[in-house]
Amino acid sequence: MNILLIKPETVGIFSYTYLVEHEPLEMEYLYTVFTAMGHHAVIYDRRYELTSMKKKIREVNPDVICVTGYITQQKLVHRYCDVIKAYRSEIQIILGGSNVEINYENYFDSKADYLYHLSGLENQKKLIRYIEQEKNRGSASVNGKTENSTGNKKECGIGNDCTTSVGETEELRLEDIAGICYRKDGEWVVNPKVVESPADLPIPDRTHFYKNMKHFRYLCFKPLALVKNSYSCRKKCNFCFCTNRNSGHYACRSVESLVDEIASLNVPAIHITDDDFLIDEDYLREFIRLIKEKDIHKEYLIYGRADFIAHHEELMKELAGIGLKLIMVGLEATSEEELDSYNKKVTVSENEECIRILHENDIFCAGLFIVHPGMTKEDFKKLYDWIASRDIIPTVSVFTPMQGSAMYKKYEDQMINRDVTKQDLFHCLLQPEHMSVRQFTREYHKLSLRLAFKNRKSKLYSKNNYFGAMLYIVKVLFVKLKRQIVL
Ligand code: B12
Ligand code: SF4
Repeated sequence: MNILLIKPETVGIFSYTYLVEHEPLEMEYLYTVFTAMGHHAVIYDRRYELTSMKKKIREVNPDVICVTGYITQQKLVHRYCDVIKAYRSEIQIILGGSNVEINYENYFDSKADYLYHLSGLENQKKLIRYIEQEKNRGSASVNGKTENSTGNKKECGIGNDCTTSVGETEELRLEDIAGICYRKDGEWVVNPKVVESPADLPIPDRTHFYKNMKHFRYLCFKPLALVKNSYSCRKKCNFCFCTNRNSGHYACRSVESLVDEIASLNVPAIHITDDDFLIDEDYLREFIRLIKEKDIHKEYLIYGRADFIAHHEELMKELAGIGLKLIMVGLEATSEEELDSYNKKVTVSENEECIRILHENDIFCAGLFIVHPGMTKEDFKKLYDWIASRDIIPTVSVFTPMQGSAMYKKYEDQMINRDVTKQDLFHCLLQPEHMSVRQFTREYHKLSLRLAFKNRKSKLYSKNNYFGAMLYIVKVLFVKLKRQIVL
């Protein structure tokens, strides 16, 4: 079959900058899996490919379109479905990705045919086989030879040389495919989830990555590759969406396969996307040993927790020695009370210790903070002083009860803005206690701008071309306008 893989354009503030942009790794995974199954897959990354949707569909002539997306792209994805179905209703649309995994009900009113609510891809293979089976039903079947939908003759059946493996010739039924939603008699059926492991993922084919490498960076780290090594997180911070993925079960790949993938990548910098890479001391020691043994020289960006860093000074030194350059660490707040309210299970002194250790080992501490509706103007000032007097490159988010996090149920009824495009962690969605929404937003912007100004000379921003960045904003505005008219 022909399968089109759509990575939607960025929505919100991130769309106006190219300074942080990652490869469409989820689409590269799907490409790898589908190609291995004998299908013709095409990645269509709308963040930098300006071809219109209809033109792309004409070019690829897809039987199936897979769309990924985050919560902020939910409305956009609905619009894609409308346009695709209006153009060619027989195309089968599958939606997946982090938001669909948890908030699949949000897409019940879309024109999608299937919703895929798992982290792994084993059941996705079955769904594609099911769609192909239905497409082929009734098509020529002579002497055990079936014509597949790409038009290539395929010998199918046990012992024959075809891309379908033993057991895959059995008739598939939708009710037997875990982790999908599909329509039956006009009603959505939700098949149960299964817990999966990223060990089942293939090593992604990076053809698309190498062709488009110039786009992918995290500030001064460029070109940059993404590597996915785990699902979910063992900790349970109550504002966190990620911890609920893979049905709340943490699972990671073997350290050997992680290092082999890193070794195979022809790039200077790697962003390991694990929600918390600093989980297990033995795992990390083996990681360091293998990186040294294979003589790999790259720079690493990871997410990690302050408590682990605070209690593993020696290990952090060794990680810095093999190229660890930046840790995105959720420092969140400056008081025990606030940290406890997030179920963070980290103390202020551990945060302080973490900042010291990272600074002494020349690792950027990309500290993540939260401003919450209980804050006064004075609290905003204090937060600025606290951050500005320490070695941190901060990102401050607004407290967001994101749909799918533990906090959501508690705050759902109090939300003053239900627009999902505003669930980007930069918008005030709850009524502030001591000021108006407008004042809160002003304080928040002031804080973020003051911190950005203070850190403007950081090495992290040294490769930023501000003139180019301004031109990019103009380009984005133009593209947005054009896409309002022709998607
Ligand atoms: C790296 C990252 C980014 C990168 C962009 C990465 C990229 N390539 O687009 C940057 C830094 C730019 C970014 C920005 C944002 N991000 Co972000 N990001 C991540 C992070 C840390 C890792 C994502 C990742 O590993 N991708 C790699 C791929 C391979 O993994 P995956 O997406 O999980 O895909 C797997 C499956 O879901 C499946 N799959 C994926 N898509 C599809 C589609 C189909 C059809 C099928 C069948 C399967 C399938 O295949 C993969 C196989 O395992 C996640 C955290 C997390 N744990 O997911 C947050 C996360 C995805 N981001 C999030 C958010 C909110 C944002 C922002 C909106 C706001 C913000 N302040 O960060 C912006 C918006 C950007 C936009 N595109 O509009 C949320 C999304 C929540 C939600 N409900 O959707 C997450 C979960 C973090 C969080 N805060 O909770 N992000
Ligand atoms: S915030 Fe970080 S440590 Fe806490 S549950 Fe989420 S991923 Fe884990």
